[in-house]
Amino acid sequence: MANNEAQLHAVPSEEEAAGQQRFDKIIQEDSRIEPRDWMPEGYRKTLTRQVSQHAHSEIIGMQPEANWITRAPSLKRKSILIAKVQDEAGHGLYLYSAAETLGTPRDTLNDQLLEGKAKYSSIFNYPARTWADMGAIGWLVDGAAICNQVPLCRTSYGPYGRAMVRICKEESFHQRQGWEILYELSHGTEEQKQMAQDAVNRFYGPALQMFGPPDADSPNSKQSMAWNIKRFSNDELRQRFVDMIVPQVEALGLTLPDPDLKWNEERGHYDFGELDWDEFKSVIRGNGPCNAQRMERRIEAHEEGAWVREAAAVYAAKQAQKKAEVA
Ligand code: FAQ
Repeated sequence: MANNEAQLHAVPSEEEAAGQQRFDKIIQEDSRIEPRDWMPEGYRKTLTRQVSQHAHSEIIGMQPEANWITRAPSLKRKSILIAKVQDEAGHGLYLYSAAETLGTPRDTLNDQLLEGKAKYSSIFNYPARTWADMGAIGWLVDGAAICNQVPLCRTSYGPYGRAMVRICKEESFHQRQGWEILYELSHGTEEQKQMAQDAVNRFYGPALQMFGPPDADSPNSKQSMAWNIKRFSNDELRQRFVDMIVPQVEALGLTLPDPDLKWNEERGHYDFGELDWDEFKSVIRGNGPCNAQRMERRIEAHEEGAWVREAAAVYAAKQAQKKAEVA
């Protein structure tokens, strides 16, 4: 692969200039870059970073909810939750496939995660303490994911954009199942309503942080927007999400834990309070409540799956041998 990568990247300079020109034209026309097209190294690198981090988030993101599969309150809830967690695994697979088209093999991407060199979304380092957390994750976390990811369906890199279309459709279902859990709890007993409120209180701030640091502290945004990878800035999407969830929380009969939240007539948006960015940085550095547990579980699952990878490799070798014999 190293050779292939070197071949892929070693473009003669005349070709490189023509490639750059073609790339610029495609971006300017708001069209799509495909895997075989020439692309600047920085574009390849930042996309590999973003798409692989996104894939890792989907895979690690299975853990908080998987924790509740055996404790779901009914058979119906259990099957819905199993389906949702399986969907997240599927999203991880589409995204690793999209990332691979940029030239880095999946094993390498996976090693980066297991060795703690790659990031995944901060939100998945928080514990899922009660059944109501399944509702808050669906409504707030998947809701934030949709808000962030719908514009990514129009991202400039073809394989990423196409993967996002299907992912967003499934995320919409996820958000509705979270909403429904919260709605039932908030219209149940006083204790159930309290449980729903407590879950919303704990997930609100971390869900808003999923959009990334404020624009002024976001080193990648400017270039990613110039390349049409990102269509909106972190703060724009965060604002869009807040504007969306305020009427929804009212319909749930719950509240958002922010005393500064109020409609701003002049701006035509809700104002909201400053988020705890020190906590965000600390979680990203590995010091969130569940970082160690999440990585431990991922490494364990990877090791437990070794026999599957070995069997698949032996099967592939046998198939290749058969094909060669026939040829
Ligand atoms: N957590 O310069 P920016 C899901 C990092 S949804 C951790 O603003 P960028 C669905 C960032 O990587 C969750 N790290 O970066 C689901 C960068 O670090 P680097 C996943 C964060 O890329 C639901 C540094 O901070 N969604 O999984 C976070 O322009 C339920 C500076 O930041 C996506 O990945 C964070 N929250 O913008 C699954 C969406 N925010 O690499 C299961 C696609 C920032 O320079 C259950 N990604 N960082 O060392 C994106 O849209 C972008 O990458 C952003 C960050 C918006 C996340």
